[in-house]
Formats: sequence, structure tokens, C-alpha cells
Amino acid sequence: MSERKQAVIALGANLDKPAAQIRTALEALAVHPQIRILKTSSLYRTAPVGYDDQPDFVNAVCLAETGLDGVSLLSVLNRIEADFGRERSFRNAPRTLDLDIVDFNGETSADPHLTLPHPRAHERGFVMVPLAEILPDFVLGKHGKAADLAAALGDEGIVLLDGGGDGKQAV
Ligand code: PH2
Ligand code: MG
Ligand code: MG
Repeated sequence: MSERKQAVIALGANLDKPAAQIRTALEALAVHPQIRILKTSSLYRTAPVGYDDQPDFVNAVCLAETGLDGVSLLSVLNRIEADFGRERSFRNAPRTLDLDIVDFNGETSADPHLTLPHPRAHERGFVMVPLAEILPDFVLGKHGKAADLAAALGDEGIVLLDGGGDGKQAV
């Protein structure tokens, strides 16, 4: 990898064995020649946010190092989503796999195709709780530290599913 940058990636799935989708997606990221996974959170079962009438999600977050720029990384993520059979129907619809860039090397961008940091991550417990697990001191743009954001949002509707990440273990 030439120039190394760090990206926080959020993973979510709520169809077709979502926990398996997340684990396989992490493997698909890890085998990409330009992506190295540095940290992976546990998996969490989370109540759906935004559109309620759908199954619970499984969510996780990882920290990756990459030689790609943000837009190229997003293309890779979109290709992996498509490989996993993601169909785009409506906003917040159920999905086999969603891969979002939460933060790309601390960059800010107002590009609607890739807004950085992710415009809604700081208000979503299903992102901030796993992020706080692996990177409690991570500062998300102007919103502050992951641990503080997670504490403020609370963990209602968020259940530790699998302590297989690098952080805390399942109880
Ligand atoms: N993703 C959404 C909308 N709502 N809710 C949960 N619990 N987890 C998600 O990943 C999620 C969601 C849009 O990307
Ligand atoms: Mg999303
Ligand atoms: Mg997405």
C-alpha cells in the first residue's frame, strides 16, 4: 500500500442470516489487497432505526488502513454490497449488507456521494456503541469522542451478540 489512510467503516445487515453476512463481509474487506483491517468490534443486535417495520439488524464497526482514497474505498464497499445481493429499493429499507464510511482519515467532505464524516453516524447508537468499544477516544468530526457520544445516546435496543471482536467479550 502506498499512502496509508485510516477509515472507520460501519457494517449493517438485517436479511438472510445477518450475523453471517457481517462476518463474511469483514473477510471480504480483509482480503482486498488495498485494505487492512486493524480493529473489529463485536457484533450487536440492534433495533431498526428510521423505518421500524423490518427485522432487527446486526451491526459492527471496523477500523481499516487503506491505500485507496475515500471515493475509491466507497466503490469497493458498494461492489461488496452488490456481491452480497444488496438491492436498493427505498431509503432505510431492509438490506443484506450495508457498508458505510463513518470517517475517512479525519477528512471532511460535503460531496453528496460521499459526505464525511458520515452525516448521521454520531446520532446512531448502532454505530457509536460498537465504535466506542474499539476506539473510545476516537473524535468524530465536530461531534466529539465516540465514548461520550455512545454514552449520551445510550444502548437501548442494542444487545451485544458476539464478543468475537477485539474489544469486550460476550457475557
Ligand atoms: N441502517 C439504516 C437505517 N436503520 N437501523 C439499525 N439498527 N441498523 C442499521 O444499520 C440501520 C438502521 C440505514 O443505513
Ligand atoms: Mg447506512
Ligand atoms: Mg449505506
